[in-house]
Amino acid sequence: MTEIPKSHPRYASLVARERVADGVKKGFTSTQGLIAQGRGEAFDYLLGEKTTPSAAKATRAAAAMLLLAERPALSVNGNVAALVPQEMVELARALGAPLEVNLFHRTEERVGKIADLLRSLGAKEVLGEWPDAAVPGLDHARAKATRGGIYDADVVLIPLEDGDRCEALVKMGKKVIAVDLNPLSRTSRMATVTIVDNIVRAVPNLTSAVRELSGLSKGDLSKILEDYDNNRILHQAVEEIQAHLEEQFKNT
Ligand code: PTJ
Repeated sequence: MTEIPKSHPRYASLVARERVADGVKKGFTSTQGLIAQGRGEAFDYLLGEKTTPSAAKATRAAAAMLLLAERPALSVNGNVAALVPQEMVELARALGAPLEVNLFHRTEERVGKIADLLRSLGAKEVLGEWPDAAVPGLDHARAKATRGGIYDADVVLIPLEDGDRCEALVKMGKKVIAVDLNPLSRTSRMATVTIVDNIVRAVPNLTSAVRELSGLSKGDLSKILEDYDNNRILHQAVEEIQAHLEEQFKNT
């Protein structure tokens, strides 16, 4: 990987770019993943490359939803494997939930490499190599699902997802938590809870929130969700982008 000096003003963004490029070289990430990362970077730039108040609120709601779940499952694709593999293993451990590899540009070789990577980082349960069910209404590889994992889950975390599967999972009656830097994407609009934040910040924040809220009663966790409105959160994210841009102009 290219050496990035810590003093560089765009250090975090450049490191993430290197990780995705490295993921492609190692065979975890699709070449299309590079384009997805570029799109994410652009939105992150507009957000000010920080966790906004709306993202923090959505993260807390997501943690409550995952803690209330009877069968949570966490989806992992090529970009997630490149950017936050250890962090996903830690989140899975905090929840006692399985990780399931699910790829849009599916090859069995890439699924196997990602599953091996997660296991090498300490993951207890990694699914996705032998799918035995299909999400109804999808005619691409993303339909592949595993019983005991995403197929049977009541709450699914889907970082960097396409809108079709998000919608299909919601149609199955599942609660879906998305992580997507684009507040306007179909995934963001279809999900039950959308964390508009970079996955490199969102996943560690989510694990901290899960640990912090894990002592709460079911009633208190439900209260966190009672007044949660995803549409309002997405509006707030757009307002935060606008405010950040106004701020930038003021400073020039
Ligand atoms: O590994 P595969 O084959 O499953 O493919 C994964 C990608 C991500 C290539 C595939 O799902 C894809 O093409 O996704 P899209 O449709 O480009 O959507 C990705 C969404 O994630 C976009 O809305 C991006 O803005 C957003 N995004 C990109 N990078 C990040 C991000 N959101 C959070 N954190 C990021 N680092």
